[in-house]
Amino acid sequence: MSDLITAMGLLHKVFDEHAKGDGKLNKQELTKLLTTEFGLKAGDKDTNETMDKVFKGLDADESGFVEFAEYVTFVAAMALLLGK
Ligand SMILES: [Ca+2]
Repeated sequence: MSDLITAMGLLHKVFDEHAKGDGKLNKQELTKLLTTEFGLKAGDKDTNETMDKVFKGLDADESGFVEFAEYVTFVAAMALLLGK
């Protein structure tokens, strides 16, 4: 399997683990994903405010959930930021 196919599979795997079967992330699940995968610290006031902003920013269709397409957009943006 190519590296890219493997990466796409992992992208799905991480999302599905945090979405817990319903195919979308609520704010709590997104917070868990970001703290687990990006090492952000949960619980302090700054993090909570940041999470509110991140969640609103990602929930492009304002469904109240971050669906896979919205999550992929975020991961792509992070990949660009982290670069090389
Ligand atoms: Ca959404």
